[in-house]
Amino acid sequence: MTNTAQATNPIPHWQTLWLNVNLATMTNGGDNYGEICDAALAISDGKIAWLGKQADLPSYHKSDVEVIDGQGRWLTPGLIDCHTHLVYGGNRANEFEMRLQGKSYQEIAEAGGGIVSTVKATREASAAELLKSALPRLTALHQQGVTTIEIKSGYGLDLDNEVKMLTVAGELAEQLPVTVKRTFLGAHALPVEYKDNSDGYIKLVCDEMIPVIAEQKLADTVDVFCENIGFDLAQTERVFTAAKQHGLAIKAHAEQLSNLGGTELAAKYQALSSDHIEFLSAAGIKAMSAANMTAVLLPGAFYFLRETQLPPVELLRKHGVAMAIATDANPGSSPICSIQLMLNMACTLFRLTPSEALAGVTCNAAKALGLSKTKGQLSVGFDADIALWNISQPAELCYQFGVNPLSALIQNGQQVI
Ligand code: DI6
Ligand code: FE
Repeated sequence: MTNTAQATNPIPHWQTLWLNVNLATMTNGGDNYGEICDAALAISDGKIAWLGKQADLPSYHKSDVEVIDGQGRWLTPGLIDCHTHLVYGGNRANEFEMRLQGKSYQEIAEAGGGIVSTVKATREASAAELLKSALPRLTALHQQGVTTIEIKSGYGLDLDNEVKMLTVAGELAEQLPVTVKRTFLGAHALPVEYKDNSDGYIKLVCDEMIPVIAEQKLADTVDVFCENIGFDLAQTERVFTAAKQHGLAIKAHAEQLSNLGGTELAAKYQALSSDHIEFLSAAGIKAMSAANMTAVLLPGAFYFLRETQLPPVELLRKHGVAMAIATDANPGSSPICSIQLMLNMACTLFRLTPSEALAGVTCNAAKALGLSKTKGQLSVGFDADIALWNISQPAELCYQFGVNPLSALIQNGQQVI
């Protein structure tokens, strides 16, 4: 090699080199998993430094690199759970029993149960108690390959308790090697002290909570439950406006139980995503497509509420709307902390292909969080958040449920499992 060639193309120093692996890179929107078989992948400074066919491996400094034989296993991006309510007090097993006796989720909410009962338990819990109860839930997700999670507030519904929830969500990232992205969901339900004064509560959210959350950098995104049992379009718009004024991104819980048009409104405000969307109309889908929003599908809530209205997957596909999949882990509508079960349910309940389902918890989940330039793909320069799976083809991640095929997990280039 000439000196000039060396100067323009120096021999790289890598920290870790995986040999004898197959890659589901999840590039190009995850089409056919972005598969590269008989591959190698190198990590340097917490980033992916090289990947490709092992036969094309360039020369590298052999002295300081840890070489790992992947034994023909599969590497995927670390999984991303892009919609959770992981921090909360108490649980709602009693309401589960009520629903089994015939009461609906809406009826329970209207009778003062539902989200409001979790608000009471969350307000009563100390930060330490909230942390202690959320930790096993995060551990369960982490052990299934999750390296990034979004956690929403929304069970405090006053400034102090919303701040408490978001602070706990931040502390979880110090307890486990998981990246936590925080979303402020003050407009989740009406707290009892604002009964019959929902506009007054929205004023509190916009004028007092959002400025503090933004100033203290407790969240970078604002979410609203736009629904008959949540907040109407005018109220949702006020929250979006306040969020934008404070430089925060937005997303919406919309079209979960009825079609209010929250998704079109979210599109008007360049939201990152609209989530649930079982009742989304064709106009809503076109608006999402035009605004390059991500559709976050939540099969756990669909299953647990025994919903029968399917999200409009075929139309979302037709309009090229990226689909993400998440647990929605929460005490009322999806008390489920298994991203692997979501992969299975996305296919069995929503008829996604396994490749689409895996895209839903990698590249498209990153897009739903505004992280698509750094996470959710195996690509050079991306964060080295990587899962190693003991499988012989990627569809196994969706097909079998209950046996955990994770054999290693890397976050920021460090092996953490
Ligand atoms: N939709 C949901 O599925 C969760 N929040 C929301 O707006 C449910 C939250 C709960 O029931 O506690
Ligand atoms: Fe939710």
